[in-house]
Amino acid sequence: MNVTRREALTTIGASALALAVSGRQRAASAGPAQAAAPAGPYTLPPLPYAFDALEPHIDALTMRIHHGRHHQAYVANLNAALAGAGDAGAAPLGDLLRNLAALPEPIRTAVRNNGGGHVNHTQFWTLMAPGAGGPPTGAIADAIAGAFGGFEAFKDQFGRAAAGRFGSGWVWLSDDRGKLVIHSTANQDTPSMEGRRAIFGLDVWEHAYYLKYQNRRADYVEAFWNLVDWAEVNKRLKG
Ligand code: MN3
Repeated sequence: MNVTRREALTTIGASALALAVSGRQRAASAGPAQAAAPAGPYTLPPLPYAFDALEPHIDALTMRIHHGRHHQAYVANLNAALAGAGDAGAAPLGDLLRNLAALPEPIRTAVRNNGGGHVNHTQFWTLMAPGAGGPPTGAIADAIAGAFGGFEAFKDQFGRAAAGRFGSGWVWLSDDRGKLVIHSTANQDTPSMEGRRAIFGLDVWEHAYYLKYQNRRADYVEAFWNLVDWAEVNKRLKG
């Protein structure tokens, strides 16, 4: 059965409304006896553009839910996991993710999933910009040509990595000890967990594209190339 975009939007709209209402009710009834979720140390960074700024390539409702609910949940769950960790959780998040084994076992998976989710989404929002996209410019153009034989070959390999990620995860361009590589990670794992430095990554979880593209992940990946801010990528390339 085909689910039309309108049906999907109606369904999501109804559940979003239900969540908003239940959120207000919770807030109204929250008394001093109820423990509030920790407000930090991590916070949701605001999007650097409007929810509809990436239309038509990524639709406004997807951006609103992806940023305001999915990313927000990673931040809240990360703070909750670290709340009882004391000094073990006080290091910079990048250090925690590179050395998960040093964390207490009961919070290790929560920090891996939610800390990874926070880092990955933060780089994703600022990687894209309205009116960006097109072929790479500057140093990254030369680096891509040298490592992959040109932008078309690069996009082809990146697209195959996206298609090959079964289930949820990310596709990355990373620096692997001085060599540029395309690879993918499962769930919210980060390149740093594999000893690589992320240059940029594309979210290929279904929540990133399902409302507009349904099962057509390849179309979403193709649309992504209309949004990549190569000036930002060049900053990251420099490290
Ligand atoms: Mn996501």
